[in-house]
Amino acid sequence: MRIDVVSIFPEYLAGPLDASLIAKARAKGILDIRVHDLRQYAIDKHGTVDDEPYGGGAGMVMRPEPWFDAVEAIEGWSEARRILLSPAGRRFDQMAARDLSLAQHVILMCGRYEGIDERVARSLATDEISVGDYVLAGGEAAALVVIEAATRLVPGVVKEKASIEEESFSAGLLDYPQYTRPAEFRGHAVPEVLLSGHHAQIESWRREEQRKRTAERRPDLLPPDLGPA
Ligand code: JB8
Repeated sequence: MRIDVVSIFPEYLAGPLDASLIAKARAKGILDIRVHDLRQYAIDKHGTVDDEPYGGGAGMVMRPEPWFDAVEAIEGWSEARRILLSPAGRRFDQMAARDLSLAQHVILMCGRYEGIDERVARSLATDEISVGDYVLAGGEAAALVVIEAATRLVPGVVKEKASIEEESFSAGLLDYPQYTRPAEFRGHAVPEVLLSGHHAQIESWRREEQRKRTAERRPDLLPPDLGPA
C-alpha cells in the first residue's frame, strides 16, 4: 500500500510513522509511506500557503494552489483515494478503515488554520473525513489515526489472525474486560469464572459483559429494541 501525506508540519508526522507496527511494515516493504511539505508548493518565496477569507471573518484560509500543485506532483495521484481530513467530513469508523485498507494508493491532506478553500474538498479530494466530534488544531493527528486504523488491516502488517476480527467494533460491540496475573491485586480479585477453566461459562460471561458494557457506555451501537410484539 502506498500512502502520501501532505502537511505544513511534516516533522509532526515523522516520529509516529517511524515507530512500532508501521515502522516494521515500512521496513518489510508492505507500506510505502511518504510525507510531503506543502510549503514547497507555496505561492511565493516566503512560503505563503494561506490568505484572508472572502466575505470576511476571523482567521486565515489555506489557498487552493499549493494543495493542487502538491497533490498533482505525486505520481499516480489521479488514481489514488485523496482524503481531506476535516471536522466537516464524514465520520471515520471501522467500516471506513476496512474499506480504505483495500486501496492501493491513499493521499492524505492535512489542513491547518481555520480551514481550506472549498475547491480543494470539491475538486481535488475524493473523500472528506472526520475522526470524531471534536476540533483539532489541524489534520495531522487525524491522518495518523486513519493510517493506523487502515494499515493494521493490510495483510502482513499485524502478526495475529484471531485477534484482529474478534475485537471492539468488528463484532459491533465493545470488548469484554481482560485480566492477567496476579489473581488478586490491591484487594481487587479477578472474576472467579475466568479462573475456573470452564470454557463455555467463560464465553457466556464475556458475551454478557460485552452486552452490559455496550448498553452502559455506547447504547448507540446496540440494535434497536423493538419492544413487545
Ligand atoms: C484546521 O478536527 B479535525 C481537523 C481540524 C482542523 C483541520 C483539519 C482537521 C484544519 N483544523 O479533524
